[in-house]
Amino acid sequence: SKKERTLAMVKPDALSRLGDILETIHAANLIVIKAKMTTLTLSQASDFYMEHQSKPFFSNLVQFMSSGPVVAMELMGDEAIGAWRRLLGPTDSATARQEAQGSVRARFGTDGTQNAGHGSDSVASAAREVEFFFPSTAGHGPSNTAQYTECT
Ligand code: YYY
Ligand code: MG
Repeated sequence: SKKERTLAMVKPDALSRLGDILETIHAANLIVIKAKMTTLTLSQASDFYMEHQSKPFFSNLVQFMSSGPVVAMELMGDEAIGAWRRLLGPTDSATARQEAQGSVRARFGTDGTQNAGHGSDSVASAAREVEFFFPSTAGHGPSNTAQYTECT
């Protein structure tokens, strides 16, 4: 099967369950390549979710997403994009509790907005979302060996 990378995020409502979520990731044979804890501004949350800007829930969503720290992770593994979304479960936490017992959203989500985690939904969105949290701009970031040279 195909090795993929994806962007996983622990949302503000589930930050206290980060350890449980890491155990789930580990048990599924997904590897954490990069991780970052940050608190998104309203503007950053709006950029991240810009595909949903015309939706009625957009304002609530971006307010929630900027309400406290999140942990963003780049995961790698066999079919990581679909694997992580299956581990998350359905978008609505109540649906997840009915239809996907044991999923991250069933265990740690609250409702249809406060749903514990995010996962990229395609190769293209994974690329965009990994770049959003872990920019690869030349001259910056650990992917550039020049930075290690500068630090010696
Ligand atoms: O990819 P996924 O997170 O499962 O759902 P999306 O349809 O992409 O929606 C993104 C995000 O928006 C969702 O995780 C919660 C929020 N949301 C909402 O607040 N109310 C809805 N009716 C649908 C989605
Ligand atoms: Mg989505």
